[in-house]
Amino acid sequence: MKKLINYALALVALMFFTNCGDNNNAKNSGAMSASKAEQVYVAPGEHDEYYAFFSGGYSGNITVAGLPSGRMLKEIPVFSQFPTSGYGYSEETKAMLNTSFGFVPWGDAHHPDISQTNGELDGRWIFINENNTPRIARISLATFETEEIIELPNSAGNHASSFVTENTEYIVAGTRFAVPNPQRDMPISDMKGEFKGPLSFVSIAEDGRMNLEFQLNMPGFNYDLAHPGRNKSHGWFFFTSYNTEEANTLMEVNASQNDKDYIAAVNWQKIAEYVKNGGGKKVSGTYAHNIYDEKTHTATSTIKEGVTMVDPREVEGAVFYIPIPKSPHGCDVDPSGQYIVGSGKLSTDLSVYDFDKMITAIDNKDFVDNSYGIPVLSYENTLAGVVTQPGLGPLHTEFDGKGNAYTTFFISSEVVKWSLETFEVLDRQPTFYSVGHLMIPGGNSRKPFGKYLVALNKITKDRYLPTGPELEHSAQLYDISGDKMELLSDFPTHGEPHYAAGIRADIIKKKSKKYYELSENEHPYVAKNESEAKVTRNGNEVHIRMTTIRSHFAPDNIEGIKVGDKVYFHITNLEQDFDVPHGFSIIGANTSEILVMPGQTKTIVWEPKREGVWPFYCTDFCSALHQEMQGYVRVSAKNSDTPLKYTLDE
Ligand code: K7E
Ligand code: CUA
Repeated sequence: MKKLINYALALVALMFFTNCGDNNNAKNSGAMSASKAEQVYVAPGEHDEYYAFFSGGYSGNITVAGLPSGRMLKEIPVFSQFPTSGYGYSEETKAMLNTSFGFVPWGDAHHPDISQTNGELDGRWIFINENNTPRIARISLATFETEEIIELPNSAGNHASSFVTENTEYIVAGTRFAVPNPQRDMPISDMKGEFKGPLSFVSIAEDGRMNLEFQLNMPGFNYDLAHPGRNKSHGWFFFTSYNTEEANTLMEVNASQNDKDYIAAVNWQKIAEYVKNGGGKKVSGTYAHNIYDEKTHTATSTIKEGVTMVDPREVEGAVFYIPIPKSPHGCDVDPSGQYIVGSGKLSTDLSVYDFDKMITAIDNKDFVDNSYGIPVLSYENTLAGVVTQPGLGPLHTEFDGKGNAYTTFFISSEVVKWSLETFEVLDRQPTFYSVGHLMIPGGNSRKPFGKYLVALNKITKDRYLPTGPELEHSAQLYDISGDKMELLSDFPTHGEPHYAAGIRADIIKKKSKKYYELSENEHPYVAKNESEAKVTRNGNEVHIRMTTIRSHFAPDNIEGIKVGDKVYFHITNLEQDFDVPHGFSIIGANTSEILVMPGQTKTIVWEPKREGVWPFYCTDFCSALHQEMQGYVRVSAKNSDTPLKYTLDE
């Protein structure tokens, strides 16, 4: 009998191994894979059920995909120049990438988050943080254009961002790297106690306008991730921190010494009130605030000076530390606002904290310690429970709104579903491979949609055809509507999608802008019809107001331009129809093309260096006569007297 059991076990093990090595075939064959294919199949002409906004990581942008198909719909330029549309190259949009360090053409984007009303996704805007040059961007979900970018002074590595409170009152930004505050020349090894970890709180006005309200001058730990309280814990923000050791070198060893690091619990409402009543100190801090105006189709950048800095010890009952095992990464709050899940990267268990217990502990002044004057609550007395040994290397947790949580495990490459009631593991599914974040549409709100889960994997390896040494990261879609998660499909993403935000398509779809009203165009160089098209010279500066309509430019013949001129092509697209952009490019321009949407005006600068007759053309195949959409500029010698002349069909 025993032998038989052993034999059976060996057989099971063998089957397990063969399945693992052959994950593309054995399990997914036949009727089962056909039904999975149906679940992700969106028939030609049909629309996806969800939008998914993937952070581009080191691409600096956002990519938009549909779910369940995984089809990529668009790339939205945010922190990086984007020659496809001219973002960051056109005269109108260069200012979007201005910072206190000057023009920065690139960014590292991590966490998109969609605006909320009453804790539910409202589809007005999506926000995303930039890690390297600390910034937050706001993107309109009507136009899918970046409308505003605010820089965060006194900060370094804005990672714990850009998460919004449940009525989009505030957005936060952290400091992933403790730094001197204010910045100054000092020995690195003197870091301990000298560096700081300022947390920034940016308010959002009704029209979306961002304002840096205050910064909280926290001790110099590394603040990694954050989530706002919601429902009953609305008014609080929770930040994980690591490197409470305050090590400045060989961090992988030296920042992993302490048994526990901290979650910082911040009552932002209390601090906002304190600041409103004159609390905090004005300190220095230079930052850029860039705003894109949809009427003028132009961005402006304002350099601002000064910020209100709040010492957390000065606001009683507003800031606490909760101990959390081993270098935590994610910090997530469940839809009810009751539970705060901390993921200690090096811990084998998952600590879940109870908001009510936290409040009781605060009320009872049940403190076990203090860190730089900030009270430290007791681990045991704030703990709701522990998910024991769910996997290796927990990173992030999302929720389905049906009482379940889903946590990713980087080292053991899996998503684990567990119960918020019993803290018991209910299901686990492998990911391919090494999953970072996961995303359930609305999983970050009071009302998750709870149908799909997307795993955002860091390592791709053999999942797709090889494309040289660099592979796009892989996302995986799971159906989570049943008791067990079911892997439906793989699809590639772009850049490094650390995180994503998903929303039911119909919330956005109906509000999506089709074109810009020409009558509302207030660009200073607009030409609203062909008779307004003209060329004017002011010294060596030439401004060309040019229009486009299928299938010509007006004017399309220009003479009297000279070597050494600075020529501004202000192109207005006269079309008033959905999906008819025209592009513009000219030989010798040291910039990208511009892609001009219907009703919009965009500008590129051309500095002709050689005499001749130089063609320009439309870059977007706009009609059957797109190839005819072209023109010429005659360039004469610097001191020539060729008269300025511009025509269309003489
Ligand atoms: Cu990649 Cu949220 Cu920046 Cu985790 S972060 S994985
Ligand atoms: Cu306009 Cu092609």
